[in-house]
Amino acid sequence: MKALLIVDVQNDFLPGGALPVKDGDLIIPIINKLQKKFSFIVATQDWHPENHGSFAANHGGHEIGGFVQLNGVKQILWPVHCVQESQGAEFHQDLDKEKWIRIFQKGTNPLVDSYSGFFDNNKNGDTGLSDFLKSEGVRELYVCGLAADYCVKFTVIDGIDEGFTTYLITDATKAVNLQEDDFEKALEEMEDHGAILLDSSSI
Ligand code: VGL
Ligand code: ZN
Repeated sequence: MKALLIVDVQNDFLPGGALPVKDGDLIIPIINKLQKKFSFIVATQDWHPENHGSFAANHGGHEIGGFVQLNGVKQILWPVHCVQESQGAEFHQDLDKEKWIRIFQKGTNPLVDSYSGFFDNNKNGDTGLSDFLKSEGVRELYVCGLAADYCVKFTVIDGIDEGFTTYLITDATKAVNLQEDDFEKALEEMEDHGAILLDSSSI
């Protein structure tokens, strides 16, 4: 069975949010249209406590975009975003949610970031997504959402490593693009890892 996995389409990652992805809102109608083609849909939600170690504000003197060592792992510093229970952590109001079977929250441990919807960046924490999909008989994963160069990329890579045939829907994702070519690089990395890239029109 195939599943649609919608990654982090939350207010803070959309124009006007704390960590906005340029034109991120343009993928919402595409994702809503895609949802009509799937009976099995799950979503991920970046869901940080206020004291999360990925926030520059929690490392006095360090700037956004700078790096720290977080629990022995190199961590890029982000603006405060997707704080639990905040409006910025909510899914965009125009995104259809009626058919979602389950939401998997990530980034809840203040000591480690979690880009992938499956595991924390140090691979210790497990959201339960993989076991859930497997127990429901899912074999093919179609991934879309934000951001292509972070959470989408790491979700796709873990999906492949977990044994799912993993598709990236290239017109239903956008990159936050800290560097100008991050989108192209992310696509290449995913493809090199075994992802199948396709356009929503071919689904
Ligand atoms: C994300 C940076 C920090 C994402 C989440 O959803 O791509 N990026 N937290
Ligand atoms: Zn985050």
